[in-house]
Amino acid sequence: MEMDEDTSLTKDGLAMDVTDMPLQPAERKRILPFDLVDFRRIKLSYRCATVCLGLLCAVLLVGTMGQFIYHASHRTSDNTQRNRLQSTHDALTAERKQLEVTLSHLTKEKDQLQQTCNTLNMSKNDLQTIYNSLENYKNKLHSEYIDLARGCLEIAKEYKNKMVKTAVQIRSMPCQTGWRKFGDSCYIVSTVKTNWTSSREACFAVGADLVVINSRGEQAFVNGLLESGQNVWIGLTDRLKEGTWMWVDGTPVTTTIWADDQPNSYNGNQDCGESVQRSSGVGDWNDEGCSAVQGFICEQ
Ligand SMILES: [Ca+2]
Ligand SMILES: [Ca+2]
Ligand SMILES: [Ca+2]
Repeated sequence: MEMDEDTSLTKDGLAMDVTDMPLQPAERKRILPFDLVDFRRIKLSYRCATVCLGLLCAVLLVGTMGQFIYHASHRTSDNTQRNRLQSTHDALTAERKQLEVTLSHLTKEKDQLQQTCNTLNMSKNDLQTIYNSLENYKNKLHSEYIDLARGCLEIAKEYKNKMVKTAVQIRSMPCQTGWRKFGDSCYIVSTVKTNWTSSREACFAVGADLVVINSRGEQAFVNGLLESGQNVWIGLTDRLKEGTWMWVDGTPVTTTIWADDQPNSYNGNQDCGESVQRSSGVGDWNDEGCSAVQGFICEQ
């Protein structure tokens, strides 16, 4: 058994404090070379120092733990803040990348728009050039039109003069043998009888057509060529449109000399015109069936 300095073994082997041993003063003085009172004072001081040291250790332990908790809590807070800042940084980085992508797209669109604008400007310039060319061509055509119009007027004036001269010459020319003259035309009454269509073909054969009566004077002349009560085909028909009478030269009927109650389209089949000789007056017209066989008058 380990023992303190101020302990000693008894006879039965038990340890005991030497200061508590029942010793005689001389014996005690031989065993304990120093004063017992000083020894106890030193022992008490030693214990006080031990207690103080323990308290100091406890204070240090508490302080250390406090600092650990403080730093731990601050470290946790720092980590949280760092994580928050990291998240914010990551979000800002992602947003920056997105903005860079958007900027790239906008830059491409801007380049494309610029290219389109350049193309349109080129097209506009080309169109302006074409427009200027067309404007010049239009002015040139207008000038040529004015010159042509003046030329046409001159030609028309010359043509009219020639026509008048020709008409005078024709009017002064005599008709062929057997033909009768009235105004600028020559007339002949057929000696044969046939239907309206064949009558017209017969006139064609001699360079004429069925007579076209344009005035009462001409009608009176025709009436004077006929025998008493004779009826002859003239160039009048409503074959193209029932009720609308036209001359064979395509002119409308402006002077009408229809007999009373004519044209009556008797039996719904009278589409050709004839002139009936009257002893008084200028004669008159009647609508007749085109297949009727009778004489005719040609005019050239
Ligand atoms: Ca005539
Ligand atoms: Ca008719
Ligand atoms: Ca009739």
